[in-house]
Amino acid sequence: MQIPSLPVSDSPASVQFDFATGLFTPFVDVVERRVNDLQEMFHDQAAVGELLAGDNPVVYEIRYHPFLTTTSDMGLGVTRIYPGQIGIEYYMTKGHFHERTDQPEIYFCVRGEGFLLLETRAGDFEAVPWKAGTITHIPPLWAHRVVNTGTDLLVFVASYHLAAGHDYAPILARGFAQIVVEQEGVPQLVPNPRRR
Ligand code: M6P
Ligand code: ZN
Repeated sequence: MQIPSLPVSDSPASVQFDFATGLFTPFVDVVERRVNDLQEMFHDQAAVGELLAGDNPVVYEIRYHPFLTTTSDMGLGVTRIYPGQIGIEYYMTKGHFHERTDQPEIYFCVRGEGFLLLETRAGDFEAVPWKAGTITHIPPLWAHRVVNTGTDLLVFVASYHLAAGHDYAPILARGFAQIVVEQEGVPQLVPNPRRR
């Protein structure tokens, strides 16, 4: 998202969110992430290959609205993660650190259930059980990823400074300390095999 090309307004601004669908209007940008955009994140590469040989489904989509004033840059993002698994691992977001080390974020789960995974570069790790109504403050320096363990959409609202930036590289290289998989019919957190 190129901040300089977006409209700037110093007046209050609103969008309208629909709890039933997890959509809001107006939005400025929509990004769709399919299996082929996320393939190296998932543990079961054979299962990834099968999905890519098929219809390469959408895993999640994000609608963004930037609120730019002459002195500030708030971002609103609403992410809808579809229910699904690749092998036994549940659909999830890529996850990222912020490029800026002084930037927090608020995540608000409005629909569905799952986990918010959080990890620092030093290796501190937390998995927060999530359901509709859970609001989590993500402090600076904690990478964040959302996992949908339900049979319905998981929808969450994010509020952050656009200037925070996204650093995906460490997550793509190593993942988080734990992965979320279905075992005996229920979601389980297990050590990430890529960290061994
Ligand atoms: C939220 C915000 C966005 C982020 C999106 C999807 O809306 O944190 O900044 O882009 O979630 O997460 P990711 O970028 O990790 O795929
Ligand atoms: Zn973020």
